[in-house]
Formats: sequence, C-alpha cells, structure tokens
Amino acid sequence: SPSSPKHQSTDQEKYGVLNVTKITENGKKIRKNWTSSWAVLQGSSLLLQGTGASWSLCSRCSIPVLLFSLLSAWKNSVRRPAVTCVNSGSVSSISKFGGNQSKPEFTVDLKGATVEWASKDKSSKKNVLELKTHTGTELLIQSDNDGWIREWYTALCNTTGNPIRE
Ligand code: I3S
Repeated sequence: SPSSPKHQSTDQEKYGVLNVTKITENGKKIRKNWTSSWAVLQGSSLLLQGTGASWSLCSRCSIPVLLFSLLSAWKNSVRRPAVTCVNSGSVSSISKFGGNQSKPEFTVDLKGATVEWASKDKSSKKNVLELKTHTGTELLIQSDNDGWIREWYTALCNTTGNPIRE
C-alpha cells in the first residue's frame, strides 16, 4: 500500500545528477560556485559529490568547460544509473557512488531543514530549489529538467516534512 514503510523509504531514496551551489555557510554568505554534483538522498542525509564539471569556470573558457561537462555527464550516465532506483533497498552506498573511487564531498543533514522554490533574486536559472539547514547552511539545487527537479523537490519535502507547493 502507498503508506507502507517500504513505499516511504523508496520515495525518499534517490540519486542522480543535480547542479548545486552553496550560498551561505554557517550563516555567512559565500560566493556561488555552481557544480554538477552526484546527489544521493538517503534517510535524512543528502550526500553531494562533484562530478568534475564546474560551471563556475565558464566565463573564462566556455567551450572547453562545456565539453568537459558533457563528457563527464555522459560518463556518469554510462557508469551510473541516472534514474531513481525503485529497488533501492538492494543497492549499496558504494555502487551509488560509482565504486570505491570516490567519497562523498559533503553531507547535508536534512533534519530540521527547509526546502522551497527559490525566489527569482536568488538565481537567474530556472528550476532552482533553496535548501536551508538547521546549522545555517543554504544551498541552491537546480536542474534544467523540469520533471527531474520536481521529483527531487517532492523527495526533499517528504524527507524534511516541508509542504509541497506548486
Ligand atoms: O547571484 P549572483 O552572484 O549574481 O550569481 C552569479 C555569479 O555567481 C556568477 O559568478 P561570478 O560572479 O563569479 O562571475 C555565476 O557565474 C552565475 O552563475 C551566478 O548566477 P546564477 O543566476 O546563475 O545563479
């Protein structure tokens, strides 16, 4: 049934590529650094690891950075499933992170966090979520893919207990 514990835990386990930047750390505003990240939502934690593609260098050398990003995204899609795992109970954290080659770059504690659609003044990008942790760290999370960002929004709202808004 939809309310069974298994259904809930599947809903709240999710992984794939998102664009992420911190904007505030421990209450202090920091410079944006949009990074294509491999994100894993597991229990009440969001684990984020850069895929090696950073949009922050685009202003200097847009073509090489763009090619590198596409290559990186392609490699990730080949090596790692880019969709939510409906059977996530059987997938270990190690395989979600693509073997033992890499460790999570940072973990966001979602307990007491708030999630909402970011206001226009936070970013010029579309589909931007604002995640604020209880420790005063603020992250922007973005994807150009409308369906994909909505899935993440729903999953993050379910995890944090925030209301789902249009
Ligand atoms: O909110 P901001 O500061 O206008 O964000 C933009 C800048 O961080 C910019 O970097 P530089 O100021 O280092 O050139 C980024 O390249 C942009 O992506 C940031 O804005 P968006 O609207 O994309 O979040």
